[in-house]
Amino acid sequence: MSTSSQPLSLTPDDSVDALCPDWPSDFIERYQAQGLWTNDTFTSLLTDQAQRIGERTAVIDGEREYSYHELNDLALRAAYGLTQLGIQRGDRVVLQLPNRVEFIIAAFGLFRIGALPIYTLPAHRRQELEHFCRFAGARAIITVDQFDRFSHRELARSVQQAVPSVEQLVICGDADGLVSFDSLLKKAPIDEQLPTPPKARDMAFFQLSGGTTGVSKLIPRRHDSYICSLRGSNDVCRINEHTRLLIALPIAHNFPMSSPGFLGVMLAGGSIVLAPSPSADVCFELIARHRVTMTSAVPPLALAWLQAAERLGTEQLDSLTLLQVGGAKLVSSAAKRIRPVLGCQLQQVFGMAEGLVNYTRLDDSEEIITHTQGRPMYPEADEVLIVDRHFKPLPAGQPGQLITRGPYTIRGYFNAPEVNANTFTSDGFYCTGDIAVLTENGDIVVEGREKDQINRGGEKISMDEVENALLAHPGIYDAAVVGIPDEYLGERAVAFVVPKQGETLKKFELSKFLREHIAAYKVPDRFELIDAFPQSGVGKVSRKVLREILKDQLDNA
Ligand code: AMP
Ligand code: DBH
Repeated sequence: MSTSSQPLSLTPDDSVDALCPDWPSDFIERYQAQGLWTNDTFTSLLTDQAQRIGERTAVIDGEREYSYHELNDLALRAAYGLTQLGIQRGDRVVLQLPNRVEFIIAAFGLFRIGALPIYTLPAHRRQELEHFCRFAGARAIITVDQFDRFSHRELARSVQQAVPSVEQLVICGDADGLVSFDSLLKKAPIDEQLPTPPKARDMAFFQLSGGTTGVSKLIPRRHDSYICSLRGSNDVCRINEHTRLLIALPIAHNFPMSSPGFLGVMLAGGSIVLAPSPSADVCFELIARHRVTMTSAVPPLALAWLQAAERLGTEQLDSLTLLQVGGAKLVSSAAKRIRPVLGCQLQQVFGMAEGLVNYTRLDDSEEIITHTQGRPMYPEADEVLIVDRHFKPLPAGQPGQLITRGPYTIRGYFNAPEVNANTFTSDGFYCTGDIAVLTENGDIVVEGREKDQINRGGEKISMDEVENALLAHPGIYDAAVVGIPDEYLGERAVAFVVPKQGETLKKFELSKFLREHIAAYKVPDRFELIDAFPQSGVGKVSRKVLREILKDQLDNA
């Protein structure tokens, strides 16, 4: 049922370079000549900071505090330890870690070798992890013993059994006989013991897309273009050495990573505070204790903090000057409450792991900040068009699909020619599937979506993927997933399930079944058991039409 091409599995020794679409040479030359792309890499970024401001605090993780010098030293140790495990330049390594310093150490260790992390979320489960490992031919998984009462160590073990490419498992915390992350950090290597450092045009890592056609796609990101997005973000958000950023969202997500995220803050020499949970109780306390100046949230989290402020007060938020909200549309009524209630400025962020990030500016009017999703970080270099069905550009005021091209927006997903042919125009624009309108002032207002995806409070769900996961249940004949409006999350998912003849299905069992295979945020909030799907006069209807009909049924029920 999925329309994506069949995943081809790779071995760890296969090179992925040719499978990561790059910009055409005239664009490469242009972005370099404009100074948008430089020779910097993540490795040079960290070594530069270690030399320049080595003693300053880079990261705070609970009671642990690391200077730039210490972080650089640990990254080099990790690089050496990983090479001793057989990890080499170009190898793919699935990284599944919660908000702890080991995420940063592992990522920078891998960058130093030229190995490519795949940033999965702690919420991902067996089906997702297996897919990423197989599809990219990952040689290793780096994960945590357990998080949120779930054993990631056992998950990694079971994925390794299923996917032959996975030669190594590395565990933060109790390794239970496997390789512990700490054991990799024993030796401080000299330069000759490590491979040559990466170059700016090299691939750096893979981000994940929310996915529309079945599983998440891998987003290939290179040093030069990603660092370009950090620089632009730092300018817009006025990041400097005094910035203290709280990471409350999952650190692997593109937003807290790069908009400007912890990488932007590292580039500016500021400090990062890692929150083990996004809850207001935990985060307000951390903000007070470490004099945090800014943080980022998805809309439901911002709403939860607004509510918590009534209970906890806002004295603890004294140092906080900026709250960024993005990932899904923030309704203007909530946007208007941020400053009066939390006492800090709001910045709306409309971004995507594929590239383009739009920000409201710090000196924009209250009207723009509360009613728009901002404008591109590089107004000159980011090409943004609102187009009709025939890809004809529309004037300001008319809603259409937003398509974009620019120095940090990818030209294609990893190893996905068919999907790329449908998602990128022949001249390289990424078709976001978002319906937006440009104001006369050039600000973007997101109005909706035409892609087959549910945005559940910033967490993207591919209907295809959940339907496929349901179809693996032995008692299910067919399934369709639809998104319905929700006051708190923006949208939530409802699954319509047709049992096989003679089967009796229990809703809670379906939910449990899905949780064993896919991330909990993708599990529908509600299940509706029905005898058959509606048919049209001419026969079977398309999934899209079917979902519309089912949604109408709910609306009219
Ligand atoms: P992904 O491509 O999975 O990284 O998700 C990016 C998508 O999230 C965008 O294409 C939008 O659909 C949605 N999104 C992100 N930020 C916002 C926002 N501030 N308002 C509305 N939608 C957003
Ligand atoms: O939703 C997103 O993917 C997102 C939102 C805000 C993003 O990738 C970003 C900023 O960089």
